[in-house]
Amino acid sequence: MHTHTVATTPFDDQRVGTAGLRKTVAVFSQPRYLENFVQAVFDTVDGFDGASIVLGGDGRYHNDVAIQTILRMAAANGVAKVIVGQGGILSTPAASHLIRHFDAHSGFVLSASHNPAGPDGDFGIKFNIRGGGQAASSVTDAIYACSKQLAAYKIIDSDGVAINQVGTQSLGNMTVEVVDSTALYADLMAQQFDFDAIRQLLAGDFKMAFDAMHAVTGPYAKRILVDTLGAPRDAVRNATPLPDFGGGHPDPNLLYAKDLADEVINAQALDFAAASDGDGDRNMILGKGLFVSPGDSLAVIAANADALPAYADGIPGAARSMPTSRALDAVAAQQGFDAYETPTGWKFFCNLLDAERISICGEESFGTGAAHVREKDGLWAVLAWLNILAVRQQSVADLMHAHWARYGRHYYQRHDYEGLTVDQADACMNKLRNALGSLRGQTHAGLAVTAADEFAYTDPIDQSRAEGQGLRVCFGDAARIILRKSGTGTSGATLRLYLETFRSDEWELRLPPAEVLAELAAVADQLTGLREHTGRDAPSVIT
Ligand code: G16
Repeated sequence: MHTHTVATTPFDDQRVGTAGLRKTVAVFSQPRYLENFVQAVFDTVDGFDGASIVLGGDGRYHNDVAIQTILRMAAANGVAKVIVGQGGILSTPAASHLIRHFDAHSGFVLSASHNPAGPDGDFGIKFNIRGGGQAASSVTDAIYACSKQLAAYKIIDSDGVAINQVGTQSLGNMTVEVVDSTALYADLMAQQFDFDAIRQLLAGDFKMAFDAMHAVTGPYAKRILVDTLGAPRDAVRNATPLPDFGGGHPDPNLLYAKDLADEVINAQALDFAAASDGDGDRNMILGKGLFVSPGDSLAVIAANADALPAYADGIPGAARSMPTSRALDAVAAQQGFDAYETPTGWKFFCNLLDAERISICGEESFGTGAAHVREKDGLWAVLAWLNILAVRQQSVADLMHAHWARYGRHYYQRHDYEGLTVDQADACMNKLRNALGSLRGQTHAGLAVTAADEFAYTDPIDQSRAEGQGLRVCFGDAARIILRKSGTGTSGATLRLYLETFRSDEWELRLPPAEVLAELAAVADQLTGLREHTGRDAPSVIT
């Protein structure tokens, strides 16, 4: 097979965001666009020659085309073996697991997460390193620098590699091994949880549903929940991954999984329900009559980690991203484990996990996970909840109410303003940024500002520094307002406003979050000029 060195010219927009390079399918299907990025990775990162790598994606439109291109480029760049998920499909956590399981050099994960798919939708690529985590900013910055100078990429001729059957074949000098990733992932989950306890729970009159939203988790959920744990077949819904995700928006929240939420919260027809996103790393947890906010979900899992076999001896620490509610900190303070606060982006947890400083971590963006992989893991979170419910013999509502009674409640909302112009978003950011210096000591809505700054982080393991990670206004332990620009959008700008208020008096533990947070939202509007600068009366999405 012949290797071609194809002349190219650089694109100037291949800097990765919060989680990989995300663009529209139209951008990614331009000639040379994917090729340039992938070659920039091959040229920047050492050790591909003779290495094994992992490849797969969430099955969205363009996944199949991109996989064939990357296979041909890997063969041309001296890779010895590519481990591919059957049909080219791998959830993000399963890809991270395969990199660890095979001790692979790295992996390419094709996904734009929860963003809609199809010819008019989005596409994306993440580069994950040995150990299974996303490459650090120092690596992606170097890849970006390389992409801006790129003059050629390497690719071999091929009529296409068949990846629908498990097995091994050759592509030039390279081996392509197609694996059943659902089986390997199911084995990993069996090591993490008390499957017997969950099986017993599901064998009783406990009613549950898991919505895979026509995205990647369907096969994994069927294998584990139905085939292994005995849930009824119809408990896993929308289980066939479709290239356009059935035309939906596979973002597991109260807006995009509204039907499921109505069934559990309003109709109270199920004891437990959950959903996952496009690439299987996010999760939403619902109990009869109740939505579990992601920050609470993280705190509950950490508080009950001893119910999970993998953490029966306790956890050394746990971490949350800065905008995530401080419910986790309250648990850490009482239980005596370390709590870490990192910037938004799962990659910031990886050094802490590798150093075994933390075992559990999570984010407000419906992400929860643990030390078993180096990505957040939607199904892991669902199984963790089922395991805890089975061991504690409590309903979701009883568990939550007991948790709030013990640790207090961090009322929390995220308000997203999507589809803004960059100028509109910057105007709000600048208004708050310019005020930071004078806010301390001021009183707003009866609360004194104790700190106001732009979050920066020094990684405690490698001392790497991340600046400009969000603006925050703290009112002691009582409340926080945070504003930051999303790093995952593919056009314009999205502003995220995060609101948190702590209440601990018994009568204050079961109030509607919107009511509790209304006054803080008004303060935030005043400090950021959100309505004035965006012309919007309300956020696009509240989670
Ligand atoms: C990604 C990252 C998360 C981050 C989320 C939102 O999730 O992996 O760490 O919290 O984006 O980021 P932003 O607020 O910058 O849009 P996913 O599920 O989209 O890969």
